Amino acid sequence: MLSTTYAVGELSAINGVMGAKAERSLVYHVVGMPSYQNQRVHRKLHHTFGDGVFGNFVNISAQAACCHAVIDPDNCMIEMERVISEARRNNQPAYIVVPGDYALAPVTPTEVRPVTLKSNPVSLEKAVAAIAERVRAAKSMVAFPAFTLQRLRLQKEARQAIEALGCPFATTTMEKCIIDESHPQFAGLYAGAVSAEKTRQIVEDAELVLDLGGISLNDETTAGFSGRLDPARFVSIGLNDVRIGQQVFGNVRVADVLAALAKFKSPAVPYRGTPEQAQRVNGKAADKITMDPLYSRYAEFILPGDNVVLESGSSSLGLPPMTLSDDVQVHIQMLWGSIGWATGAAFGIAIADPNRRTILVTGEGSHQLTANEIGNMGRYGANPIILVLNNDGYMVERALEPNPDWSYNDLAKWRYADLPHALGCADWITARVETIGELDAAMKAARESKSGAYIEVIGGRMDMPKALAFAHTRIKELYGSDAA
Ligand SMILES: Cc1ncc(C[n+]2csc(CCOP(=O)(O)OP(=O)(O)O)c2C)c(N)n1
Ligand SMILES: [Mg+2]
Repeated sequence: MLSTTYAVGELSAINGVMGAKAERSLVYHVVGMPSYQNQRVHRKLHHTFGDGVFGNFVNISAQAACCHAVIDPDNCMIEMERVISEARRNNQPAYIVVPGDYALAPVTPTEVRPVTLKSNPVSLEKAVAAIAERVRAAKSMVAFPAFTLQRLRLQKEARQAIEALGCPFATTTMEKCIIDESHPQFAGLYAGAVSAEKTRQIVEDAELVLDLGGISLNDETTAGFSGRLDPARFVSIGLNDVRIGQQVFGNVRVADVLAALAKFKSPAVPYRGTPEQAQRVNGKAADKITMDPLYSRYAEFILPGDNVVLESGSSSLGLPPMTLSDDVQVHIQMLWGSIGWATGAAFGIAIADPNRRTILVTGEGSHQLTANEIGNMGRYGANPIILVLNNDGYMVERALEPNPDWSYNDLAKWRYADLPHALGCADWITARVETIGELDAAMKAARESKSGAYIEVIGGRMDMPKALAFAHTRIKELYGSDAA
């Protein structure tokens, strides 16, 4: 539930709400608008253009949602049932606006029945039969459990379906750790040409690619479209339909399809394999901090029961190739990719899920956009561990431009490690570390502390993870031209 002030508040929030739309998160965005009385007589009011028009921002916010309603006492019951079921069906935001004078007005009683999101049984049966036929005919198959299943909390159901099918499964970065990476059917992280070779073969040579929930093969998840995945081989199970080539089965829910697949009796011997692990690099205590030992350490540091929030930039490229412990939940905004997201998200996740430790991994440039949320973390007693890589600017951007020294990739030089105390987190552990030894000591103290912890990690200005170095060679594919 998100509640913002008319116009000025909702417009500030809209980037985040659009992110939720892109990444399929359900948000009810509720806004109180000027009273019906004032609207009717076109009063000149603050938070408007002074033109007596009140729908300008409704149109804008509605674009960030999958459905919206302007509520009045007469339509309230019908409209609320509609937007709630539509938002749940799509798992995307709903935008609801209520004129101030109606907020406490009694609603007009109306006969409505809550919508249940059931599959059409005939369509479901046909879809499952068509999938089964393709599965039986395929000599090789790989499954991709999609990020949407994490949003719908269907990870267990996805795992059961994959176990019944017996095939290997891979994930893109958007699904990092959606099923434990120690699972014997896990074939590794697929990221186009930067995948481990064995993972790439399993995925790209599979006769059938079973997309469970609608994966997003975008420029970011495929290292600049560097993969070779033939769409004709896909069986795509979306949230509300199944698509096999030109055949579409509408009005079926992914949960029902997963439940049907979990009953599948595969004649084949289940796949068993261990994906190649990204090499762990140790480094010496006195060494300056470089990317290989840094992400190796982060991978060791992350424990079962942690929630890990990864910011766009070197964090979302550096950590995912490392194998992580079981029972780790990774949160990442790979498709929308609005920097600053992760610091705010870490606050929300830490509050929503206080029984797990929240670990934020962010670059300092992204962090500058939303660092004020640290104050809220302290205010509400959250105890995250925040790992901020300070590499003197927007390194990702430097890496993807012909001239790494453009001044717009430079930043104000904050004293990051001082932020928690300045923002009211008096009992937090803070450190600024330049060597591997200092990093190790700070991480140990962070893990042991009951309060929040904040570590500023000093990195090299152009020291980048491997996937970024590769992206640097694919500027044309990423941007559609030679010019970056
Ligand atoms: C709101 C927004 N503005 C700009 C961008 C483009 N962008 C992507 S990554 C990035 C820089 C990230 O820098 P930092 O957080 O310091 O990470 P680094 O790569 O340096 O480790 C920028 C500007 C974006 N994704 N979102
Ligand atoms: Mg940076």
